[in-house]
Formats: sequence, structure tokens, C-alpha cells
Amino acid sequence: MNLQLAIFDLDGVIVDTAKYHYLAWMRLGDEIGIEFTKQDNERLKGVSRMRSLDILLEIGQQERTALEKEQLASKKNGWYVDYINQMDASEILPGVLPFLDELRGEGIKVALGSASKNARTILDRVGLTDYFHAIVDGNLVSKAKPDPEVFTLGASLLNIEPRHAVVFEDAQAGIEAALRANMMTIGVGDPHTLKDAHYVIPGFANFTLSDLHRVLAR
Ligand code: B16
Ligand code: MG
Repeated sequence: MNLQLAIFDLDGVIVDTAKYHYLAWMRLGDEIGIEFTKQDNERLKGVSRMRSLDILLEIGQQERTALEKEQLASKKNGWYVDYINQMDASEILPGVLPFLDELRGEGIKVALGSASKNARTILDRVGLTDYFHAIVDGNLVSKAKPDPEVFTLGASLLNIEPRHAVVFEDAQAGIEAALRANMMTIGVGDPHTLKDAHYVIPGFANFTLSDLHRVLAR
């Protein structure tokens, strides 16, 4: 494969914002009388904000009108934004920065493919915005993962064919989206959860661009 583009998911790949989502959903749960556990939070990874709220309400067997849901989601988002505004470069996951530097050094394009509507704020806070040639986030796409839109849009914005792109993802829905986009997939996390990925790494610590080239040449 002739690698021209690396697309990164954000939460769980570049930073661990799941912990802040968890704190904010838990606080909302407290307010409306729903107990929300760390295990429940696993179900929200890679899932859109409104779908996450639906899952929380499902757990508590509660129903709300569309307007009430908008209000609840925006309340949760306010708390979440307070957390991410405190983030800095120390929250970039191990090995990510040197890997981005290597991509830059080889002239390989870099894109973001995230469900989050707060992706730009997060990249700014941790100081990574300048590494990205295209940022596709929850504000740009109409269909959530596992729909391939979030990845195909990144490639088309940069005029790169999907077969020249590799996607790094920590959520099964994201791996499915990337496969449907006809891209190479590298799972970041647990090989059992991410069994459909072409290859799985635990994280970017000890993973170099030469390792990626080796994986892609197999
Ligand atoms: P927001 P990713 C996802 O990020 C998170 O994993 C998921 O938990 C969250 O609900 C979603 O973003 C939407 O985030 O409320 O900020 O729009 O993994 O796609 O980078
Ligand atoms: Mg993710």
C-alpha cells in the first residue's frame, strides 16, 4: 500500500476524554435520578452526544421529549466543556506526538475523524491543531459511525483515494466505518473488542512509522 493519509479518531486514540464524558454524564444522571457506572460509560465510546443521552435514559428507563433531551444534552455538554477547557499537552496519550512528527517528516497527510462536536477545542487545548491537514468532526457529518462518512469526507477533502488511507480507531463502530470506507484499519486498544481491524496496537508507545509500514506491507 502507498500510504498517503493517516486518519485519527480523537477520544481513545489521541487523548482520553472518555473520563470527562463519564464525569459529566454521571453528574447529569445524579440530577435526574439515574445511576450511571463506569461500565455503562464503555457503551458511549465513539457514540454521538444525542445517542449517548438515549443510552443513559434507557439505563434509567426514562423517557423525555425531544426538547427536554436537547436541554439535558446541552447541560451535560456545558460541564464537559468545563473539563476540556482545563486540558493541556500533558494529556496527549503516550507516543502520539512522536508518531505525528514522523508522519509530518515523511510528508504523509493527517486528518481527524471524530464524532465529537468539541474536537477543535480539544486539539487546540492540547496544542495539536497544526498537525492536521483536515479536521472532520461531529459538526461536519450528518451520519454517525459506523457510517463511513466521517472518514470518506476527510480523504475527499484532501483528494486522496481511500485505498491510500489508514484509520486509527478505538471503537468497534469506528473500525466498521473505516472498513466500509475501504480503508486500512488499525485498532487502538483491546484486540478482542477490535477483532475486525486489520491490526491492533495497545497504543502509540513503542509504535513507529516503520512499524506501520511493516504492518501495511503484510
Ligand atoms: P461531543 P470520538 C466521541 O469521540 C466520544 O468517544 C463519545 O463518547 C462522544 O459521545 C462523542 O465523541 C461526541 O462528543 O459530545 O463532544 O460532541 O471517539 O469519535 O473522537
Ligand atoms: Mg474514539
